[in-house]
Amino acid sequence: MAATTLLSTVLVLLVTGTLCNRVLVLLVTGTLCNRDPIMLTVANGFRHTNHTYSTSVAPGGVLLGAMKQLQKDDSSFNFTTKENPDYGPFLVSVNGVAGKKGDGTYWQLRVDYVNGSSTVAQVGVGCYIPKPNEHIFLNFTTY
Ligand code: B12
Ligand SMILES: *[C@@H]1O[C@H](CO)[C@@H](O)[C@H](O)[C@H]1NC(C)=O
Ligand SMILES: *[C@@H]1O[C@H](CO)[C@@H](O)[C@H](O)[C@H]1NC(C)=O
Ligand SMILES: *[C@@H]1O[C@H](CO)[C@@H](O)[C@H](O)[C@H]1NC(C)=O
Ligand SMILES: *[C@@H]1O[C@H](CO)[C@@H](O)[C@H](O)[C@H]1NC(C)=O
Repeated sequence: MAATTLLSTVLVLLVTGTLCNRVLVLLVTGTLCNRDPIMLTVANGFRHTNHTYSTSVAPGGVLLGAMKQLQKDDSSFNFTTKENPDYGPFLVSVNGVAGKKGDGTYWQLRVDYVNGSSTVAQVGVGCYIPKPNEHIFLNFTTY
């Protein structure tokens, strides 16, 4: 009797374990495949150069996550930020080019929506949530 109970408990645990692992694998695979594609263009208005990258953002995730992912995957893209207590990360430099207070230069965050209209984002990279297939611009410019 006790042995039967023990055996069925072990069986239940084994079955549950297998199922849970399958579910885990499905969840992990699903999460990886479900990242939303976006385009990121880095444009320098003074040097008249630009570079467009394809990257991806977690569903509902912030732009900063897509930029970190891209920095990990593509050695031609890098950036630095400075934490602001009120607004989160301020984008200081992209691909080695940094904004300078004295020059009045900075990296402006712009968005081309999928409907074709383009705008200056009302929040920084740590708060902006890109929609799938959106085209984001980091434009080096003056204020
Ligand atoms: C001046 C200003 C700027 C200047 C700051 C440079 C300078 N030397 O003055 C410039 C033009 C660079 C700027 C840029 C941006 N700004 Co601005 N900016 C302001 C503004 C009008 C005043 C800030 C200020 O001088 N405060 C007084 C000083 C004494 O306080 P402070 O803490 O030292 O101020 C610093 C921070 O505000 C910081 N800062 C300025 N903007 C932003 C944006 C972000 C995301 C962060 C983290 C920090 C930051 O720079 C200031 C000077 O060092 C505020 C609105 C307001 N009325 O407060 C918006 C404001 C802070 N900016 C805003 C935004 C959205 C941006 C941009 C993201 C716009 C864009 N799409 O490109 C970019 C930042 C992009 C990046 N590189 O990360 C928003 C932030 C909202 C949010 N929740 O994220 C605000 C509130 C305006 C708004 N939309 O209502 N900005
Ligand atoms: C900045 O971004 C916009 C998209 O909103 C783009 O059309 C424009 O050419 C860019 N500017 C520069 C100076 O590269
Ligand atoms: C990128 O650079 C090319 C070649 O200089 C130019 O024709 C194009 O308008 C630029 N695009 C943006 C978005 O700045
Ligand atoms: C960032 O990119 C620029 C341009 O490709 C490069 O010159 C610089 O060395 C890079 N910086 C780091 C820390 O990788
Ligand atoms: C385009 O989409 C944006 C964001 O979804 C919206 O705010 C804007 O009003 C739209 N513009 C047009 C012309 O449809």
